[in-house]
Amino acid sequence: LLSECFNLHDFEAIARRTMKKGAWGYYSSAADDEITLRENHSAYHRIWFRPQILVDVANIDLSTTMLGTKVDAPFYVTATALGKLGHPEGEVLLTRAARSHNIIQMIPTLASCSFDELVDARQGDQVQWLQLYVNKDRDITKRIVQTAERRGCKGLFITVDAPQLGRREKDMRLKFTDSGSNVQKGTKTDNTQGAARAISSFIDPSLSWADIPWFQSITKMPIILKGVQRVEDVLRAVEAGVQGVVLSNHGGRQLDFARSGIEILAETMPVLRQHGLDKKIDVFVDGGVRRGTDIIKAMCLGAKGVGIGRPFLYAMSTYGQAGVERVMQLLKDEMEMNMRLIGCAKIEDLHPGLLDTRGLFVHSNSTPVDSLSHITYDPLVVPSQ
Ligand code: HOC
Repeated sequence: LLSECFNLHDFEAIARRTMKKGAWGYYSSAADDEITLRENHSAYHRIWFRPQILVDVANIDLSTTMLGTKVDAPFYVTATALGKLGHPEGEVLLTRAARSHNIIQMIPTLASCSFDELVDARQGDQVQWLQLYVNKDRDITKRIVQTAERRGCKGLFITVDAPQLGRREKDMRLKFTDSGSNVQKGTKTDNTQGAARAISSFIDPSLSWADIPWFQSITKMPIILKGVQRVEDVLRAVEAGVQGVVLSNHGGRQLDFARSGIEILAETMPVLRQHGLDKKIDVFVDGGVRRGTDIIKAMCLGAKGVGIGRPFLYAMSTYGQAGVERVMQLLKDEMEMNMRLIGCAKIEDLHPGLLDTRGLFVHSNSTPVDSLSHITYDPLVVPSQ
């Protein structure tokens, strides 16, 4: 039963047992030995809290502002491709769930639903961003960006960590065939090498810093580089005049042995502060977030928001929109309780002093005990779909 899913790991365990194997293979796979996939999550285990006491925590306020939008919690639905692999209705369910929790959805270039469907599903003053894979044909890219702006998207997140597809062996082995996706028209697909390869051949590997002014000339949306992995590039992004970066390694799906977003965040924010640049650029982070405490840690370190991908896909694939909403609620509940326990009533009051990060930069190859490839919850509850 949905009400018996007590945390995000439960959804993953059920998804693994019940999803079609090609879909599970595509969503869950990561590059090479999946070391970065696991590190994304375990890095959070190397950060501890230093709670402060005797603070009035009767009322906890999780609301915050991301790129000018007031949201009810500091996490957003990040872009993930091929939603219809998991559920016949696809990403539109994420749009509706995001609405009900007043959080932002990032629309993926490679969504199964069409861009129009996802924008049309928006309600009231709901806010969406666009995630962009840059097409070799820049006219197509320009059209996508300008359509997004015209249709009300409030941020352009350009993916910069994928000049070539990472090698996801689970996905390749399961030889998924790409039916029902909304891949860019006119693109030839190769369905024999897994889902990711089938849909990615249009992406331009020549994308470089020199292209940023062109993007700035074709849109007024804030531009955010998604997939930044070192502080030097954050500084370069400030210089280039973009509004933000997402510290991300693409959920471990691209370069194996890329460091976790949370570690890069801990490296980045002190340097930005030291140079007085922390107000000049908004820093987001994603990858491996499974607990409210993970989100709190990222916000303490100075993130403006935290992206979550796979957990929403697993919840959508097993329980549809209700599952996604439950995941969002669980995260909010975990955040509220743990904010109280560390002695902080508001997101803006979170600060690095609430954390002990001494162990963060000390890497070990231990596997997280709670989840990912090592879940042993028994007996498993079979979802009623
Ligand atoms: C080189 C292109 O984000 C995934 C999706 C699609 C990847 C395209 C990468 O599977 O991670």
